[in-house]
Amino acid sequence: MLAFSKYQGLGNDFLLLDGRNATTADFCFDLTPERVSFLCDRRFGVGGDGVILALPPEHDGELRMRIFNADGTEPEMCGNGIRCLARFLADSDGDAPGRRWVVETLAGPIVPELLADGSVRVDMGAPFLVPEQVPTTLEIGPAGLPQGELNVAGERFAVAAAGMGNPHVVLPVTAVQDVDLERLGPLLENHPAFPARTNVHFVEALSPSHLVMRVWERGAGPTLACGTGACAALVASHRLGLCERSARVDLPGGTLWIDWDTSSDHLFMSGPAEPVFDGVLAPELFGELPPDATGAAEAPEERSDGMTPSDNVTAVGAADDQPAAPADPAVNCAVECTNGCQQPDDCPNAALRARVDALLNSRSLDDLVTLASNSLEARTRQRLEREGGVA
Ligand code: ZDR
Repeated sequence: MLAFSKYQGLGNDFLLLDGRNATTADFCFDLTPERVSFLCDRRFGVGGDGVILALPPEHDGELRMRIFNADGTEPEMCGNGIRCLARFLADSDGDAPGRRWVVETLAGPIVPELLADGSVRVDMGAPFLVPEQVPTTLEIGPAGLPQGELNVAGERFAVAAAGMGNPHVVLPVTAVQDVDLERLGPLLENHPAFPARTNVHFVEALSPSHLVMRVWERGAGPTLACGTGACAALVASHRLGLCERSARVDLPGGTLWIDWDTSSDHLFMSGPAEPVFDGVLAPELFGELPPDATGAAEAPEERSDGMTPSDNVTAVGAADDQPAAPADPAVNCAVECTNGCQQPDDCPNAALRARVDALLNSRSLDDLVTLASNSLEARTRQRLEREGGVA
């Protein structure tokens, strides 16, 4: 079964999957581009702008983030996504404000920090302003970043480019609401000046400390917000003399606060990230059900472990809210065996699995739904307590 949590930051929404206990470096929940697109589909799937995996670190970080766009492609970074990841980790682990995580991404280490109001401030690192690093064929212009005029369907647009690990093109405009985003977005996303395609941002400076922008995301289309894009918009607008190094950036989904620190050259982004719901995907949607997954249909009296169903209800602990933790299992079945037991003849967690099977045998579907909502309630309570709300 694939358990996920859905979070959103300013309406940029993601499915979060916790694979931090995985033991293989390439573990990815068997996701394929097709499965990601299916999950992100708002009618046939769950719905989201992307899927984010929390994975074990490969270097000096605490964990590694992988993100997939709704079209199944894998970008280097995602600003709204990493705020959602931080909230997800804090909600899952009961972390208090002030908690920071060094998260490994394809754009290098990124450091989100949980703030007292539940929002997240992220050290997004320094922008990439060298054309090859964006990547773009535009050349460095008078403002000290890749600049130029692009021909798009017969019209010419003055643009600037910046990288935040992922590519961004910024188009300063005088009236952002008048832009035909649906027409220009895909043309710019796929413009030959951006060999890895690009995220597209139309930006209007309302004042030197206030930008308003609209976003066409690479691989996702028009979205309500873009964290890396807001950073790129501030960098380009500042270099073009349109704003200060710190500004409020209004996006269709709400406001981000961006600060380009002079001494470190790093961008700091602050904004909200909110839980929406936890869910479990119907198993048949991720391929064939493995034989183990049908174990619940086994008659209790045929079991060989000598445990009765009522023993197991108490042993698993769900009935009295005191889950019995497995004794340091060599294999984390919940993560590695989602598509079937990896060692059916010699499962190190056989006893635990037998107890879970027996629990499933002994409880009605209604009971199991109640157990699941109790666990969701415990997670929510932890979050509310941290935020000083209802205990
Ligand atoms: C724009 C984005 N959602 C963010 O908040 O930074 C990032 C998602 C990745 C983007 N679609 C890309 O670079 O392909």
